[in-house]
Amino acid sequence: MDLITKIKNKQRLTKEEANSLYDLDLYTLGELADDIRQELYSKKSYFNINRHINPTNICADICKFCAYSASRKNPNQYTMSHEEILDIVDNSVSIGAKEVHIVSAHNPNDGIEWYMGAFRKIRAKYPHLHIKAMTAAEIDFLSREYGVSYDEVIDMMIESGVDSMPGGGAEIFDEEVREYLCKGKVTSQQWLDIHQKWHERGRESNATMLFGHVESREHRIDHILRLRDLQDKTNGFNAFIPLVYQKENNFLKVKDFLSGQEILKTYAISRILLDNIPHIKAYWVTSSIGLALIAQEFGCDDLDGTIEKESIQSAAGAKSSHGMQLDEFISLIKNAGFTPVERDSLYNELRVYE
Ligand code: V47
Repeated sequence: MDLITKIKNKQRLTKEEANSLYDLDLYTLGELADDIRQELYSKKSYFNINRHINPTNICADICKFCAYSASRKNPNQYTMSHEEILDIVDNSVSIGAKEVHIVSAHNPNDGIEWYMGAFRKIRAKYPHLHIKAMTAAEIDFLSREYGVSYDEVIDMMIESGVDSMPGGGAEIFDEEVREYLCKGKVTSQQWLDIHQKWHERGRESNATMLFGHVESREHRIDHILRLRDLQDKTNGFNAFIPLVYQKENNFLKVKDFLSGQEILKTYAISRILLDNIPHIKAYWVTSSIGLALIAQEFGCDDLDGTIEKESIQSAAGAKSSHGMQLDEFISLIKNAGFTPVERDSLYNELRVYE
């Protein structure tokens, strides 16, 4: 049976078949991915009203692609106090945020309590606010730095009020590329093990993939299939988020930004291969909003959210430092021919903008 028939019949592709997907032209891939997306969600496109908070940029690890952490390219170190974090949360809740997405660098100066205490204070003040926090890379860092197990860190997160885990720190799973990009950080298997442990506690998380730097197409396919394998076991991933590499102000020498075609192909292939992860997110911060809107026709059903402020990718050149206005976001999605649906962090529908 040929590849296209197999996809249309909803049969799983082998790794070898998956590796030949990039040989299909963009429109064929788009049509196949769009059929899957339309069957699941019709013309609905999900977003949430959220606020990204990055409480410190002091980092014990060195990732070549990172422009956010303090380094000789970015000498402005900062660490927020709990009061500063709470002030941001107060302000975001007052303008409608339903989720805070809290991701920090790996700061060796302030102890586990600095991380957990912030979550506890937010939880005490806002019992219903969704706290999405702590990448598997942060959990691994705390475990290494303070000699506590992954299970212990995860249990502390749950006791402190964390609801779900973001998908950061996955980068690219291929061990050789990973060693070159971010030697010493959480390994691929550890990243997967941490998410497995989180899922085994009945909790949900996301998964990312950083692409468009030094990896090959085969590395992307390998990454996606490792996620598919874990999801078969745990069913805890909500969304897969391919993050387009931003090339400014970091230590990785990549001259060219990926073409729009290659980005759209990667979104479409993700939708086709990940038959067990419900949502594919076109994170507008890294793809640009223009391409994210087109990605809705290439398998993506989620555009993340209004974000309000973003520090990680904007440090590397993305045009996202001030987030997006809600009314603008809604009209952009509508003008592209889709129905904006405000969701909560676990994809329950809150409001449909017909
Ligand atoms: O893991 C760092 C990436 C990630 C660059 O779970 C870069 O809903 C592009 O994980 N170019 C953190 N990307 C952000 C993240 C995320 C974002 C949105 C939603 C969710 C979610 C998770 O940012 C890191 C890293 O892969 N990153 N540097 C860069 N130069």
